[in-house]
Amino acid sequence: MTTTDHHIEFPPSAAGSGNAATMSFQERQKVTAQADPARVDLLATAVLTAVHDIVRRHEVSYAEYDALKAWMIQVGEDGEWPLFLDVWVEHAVEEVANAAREGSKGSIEGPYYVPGAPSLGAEGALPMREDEQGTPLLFHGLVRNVGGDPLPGATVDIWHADNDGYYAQFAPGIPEWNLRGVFITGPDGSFSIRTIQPAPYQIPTDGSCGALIRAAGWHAWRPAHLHLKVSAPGHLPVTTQLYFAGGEHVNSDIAQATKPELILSPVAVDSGAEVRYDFVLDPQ
Ligand code: MBD
Ligand code: FE
Repeated sequence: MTTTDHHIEFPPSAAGSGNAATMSFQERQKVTAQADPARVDLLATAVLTAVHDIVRRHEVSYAEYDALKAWMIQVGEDGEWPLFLDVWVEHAVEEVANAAREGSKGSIEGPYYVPGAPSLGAEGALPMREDEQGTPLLFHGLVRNVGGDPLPGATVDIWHADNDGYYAQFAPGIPEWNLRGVFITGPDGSFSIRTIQPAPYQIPTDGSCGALIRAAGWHAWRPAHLHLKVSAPGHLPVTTQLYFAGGEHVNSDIAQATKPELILSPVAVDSGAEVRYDFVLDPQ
C-alpha cells in the first residue's frame, strides 16, 4: 500500500490525517541496526524514573493514572502518535541533532513529509489547483556552502499546507502532490519557487491531541510555515522550516519549532509577495 491509497474520509478528521501520518511513517521507517542494549537500558530507565518522580512529586491519583491510560490508547486508535511526538518532543531531538551545525538552522520535520514529489528544475511553480487560494509567493535564493560558494545541483524539497491549513495526502480532496515539489539549483546555485503563502496550521481538534490541548487550556496552533529539506552531494542535508514575520502564532508555536533565523519578511509585489532566503550547508 502506498500513501496515495490511504482512504481519508470527508470532512477532514483527526483520525483521517492521523492514520495517514502513521502509515506514511511506517512505510518509510527502516530500522537497520540492532539497538545497543546499554543505550536502551539507559534511556528506558531514565524515562521511567522521570515518570515515577512526577507521580510521587505531584501525588498522581488512580483516576489520573487511568485517564492517562485511556488517553494513550486513544492516541493509538486515532493514529496520532506521529502528531503527538512531532509537536511535543521532536524540537528537543532536532536541537541535539543540529547543535554543531554552522550553516542554516534546522527545524523539525513534522508528520507530513512525503518523498517523491515532482521534480521541477531550478525554477517553477509548485503543483497547485487552478483556483488555489492564498497570496502568491515568489520564494527564491541560493544554496551555498559555509565558505559562501554557491552549490549547483543542490536539492530543495519543499512542502507546505494550503490556505486552509491542510496538507496534500493528509486531508481529503486535495490533488496528490499539491504544494509539494523538488527543485534542483542551477549552475549559479539558485532556485526560484512560485507558490502561495500557507495558512497557520491547527492541530486537529477532534482527536486525542486536540483533547489534551483542550483539557490543558492550551491553544492548538502552529504559525504558517514552509517545510524544506535541502541537500547537496558532500554536504549535510538540513531539514528546516521557514515562517513569516508578524504572522499569527509566530511567537507561540505549539511545536516550539520557530527560530529567529528562520523568519522570512516577504515584500509586497504586483503579483503578491516575494522573499529571498539563502540556505547554507555544512560539509559532510
Ligand atoms: C505540522 O504541519 C507540523 O509542521 C508539525 C511539526 C506538526 C503538526 C503539523
Ligand atoms: Fe507543517
